[in-house]
Amino acid sequence: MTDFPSFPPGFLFGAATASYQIEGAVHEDGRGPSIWDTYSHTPGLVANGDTGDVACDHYHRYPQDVALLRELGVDSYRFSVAWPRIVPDGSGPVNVKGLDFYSRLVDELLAAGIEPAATLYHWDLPQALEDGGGWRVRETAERFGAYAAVVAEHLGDRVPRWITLNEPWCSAFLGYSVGRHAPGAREGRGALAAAHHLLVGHGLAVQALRAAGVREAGITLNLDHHLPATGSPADAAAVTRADTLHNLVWTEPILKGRYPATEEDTWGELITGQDFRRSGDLELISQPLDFLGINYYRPIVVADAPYRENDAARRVATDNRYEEVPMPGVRRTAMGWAVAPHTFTDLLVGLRERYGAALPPVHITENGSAEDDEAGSDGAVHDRDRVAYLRDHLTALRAAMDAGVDVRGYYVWSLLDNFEWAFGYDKRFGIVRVDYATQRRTPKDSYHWYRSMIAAQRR
Ligand code: GBH
Repeated sequence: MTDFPSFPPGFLFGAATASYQIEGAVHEDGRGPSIWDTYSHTPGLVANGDTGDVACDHYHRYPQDVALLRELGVDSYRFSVAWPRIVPDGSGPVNVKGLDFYSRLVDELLAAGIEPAATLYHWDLPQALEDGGGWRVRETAERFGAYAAVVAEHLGDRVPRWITLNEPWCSAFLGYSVGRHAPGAREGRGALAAAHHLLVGHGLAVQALRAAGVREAGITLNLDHHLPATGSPADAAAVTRADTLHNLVWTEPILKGRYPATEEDTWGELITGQDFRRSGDLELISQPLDFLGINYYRPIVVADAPYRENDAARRVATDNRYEEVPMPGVRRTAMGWAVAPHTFTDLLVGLRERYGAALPPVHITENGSAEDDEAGSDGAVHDRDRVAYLRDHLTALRAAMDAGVDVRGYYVWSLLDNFEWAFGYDKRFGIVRVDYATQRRTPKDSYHWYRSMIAAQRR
């Protein structure tokens, strides 16, 4: 094939996963319960009653999964550390057996010539901390800093790249406002407090990583690209509110050391007079980063709309006078997400224009698609839609780089089909198929395509 996009020498290719989505072994070696164990075991919250109890059994099968990565030819593998394996009750003693698992995984990766990239928090909060208030309270941020110090001390010399939080938007707003992620709360002020404490936790974790002398520290955000439904001023204002809720709430404090100027228009009285912000927080939150991780999947078209809840006292934090409308004329993935690769270019170029030199080098820490792929009669999985999605998004990424955005790496989501949160095992993002009944792994056509694409860079 000759139509592979071509990337500069040194550009990093990788694959990503997350602990609760693949590991299983939830009761093993002293792991404590997380909010996702509680959420997935609450009837009616996850599709088909699926849980992460077994998932891809990666906890036991990691050597085989590392072999798949080696065969794929990736430079780097992004995984996450399960906080409840390291500090099972959130604040008590450190569980050495939990650290040992990640130590074995890291050694296996290094032996295969693959650079580990570790995420400290991909949503599995120890349940004990949620019982004490979760991210609504500052103490959780302090516990996160202490946990980060332990992990960095043990693995910091072998893991060069560290991500403090994965998509804090999901933790704060899906977890405490929409209620579609653990812990399943629907709140106003609580979700805004959670967002702030996640930022504080990020700052404390960066300090811990610096103290341990790691090579690179950053954070991963799921930045969204919002388009107005029409050219009306009302829809333009709706885009600003959506941009504030999803993006500016993180990028302004982290990259500029300030809160979004548009926060009052976005949250009204919910944000005024809050008492969770302290002096010194913005300095902590805006410490320099070595990279910004961005997860990108799809564009979102928004239109102006009334509040869903008229009573301001009962309003949740994601009720911001706009609604999402379908993007016309494009293919949709199995998630129902619009496929419009040029919006990936636009997002990155827009970010560079907004932040200029304040934007650190970028790593795309997730990009991929869920498709209804079936195993063919030949045993192979011919996931042509996923191949097209990956090819077109890598091409769009290359275009952003040509336009001056400093992007250093790309991680496909995901190495394996896995537990897709509230969607359970229904939605498959893997470039390797997992047959959950047997735990058999079958590389899909997209795996072979990605492998050839990586190999083509090195010729
Ligand atoms: C990423 O989230 C995650 O980091 C990763 O763990 C996940 O598997 C991957 O993308 C694919 O989704 O309909 O209310 O339940 C991307 C952002 C947030 C998108 C949750 C799907 C579902 C919201 N995701 N969202 S809801």
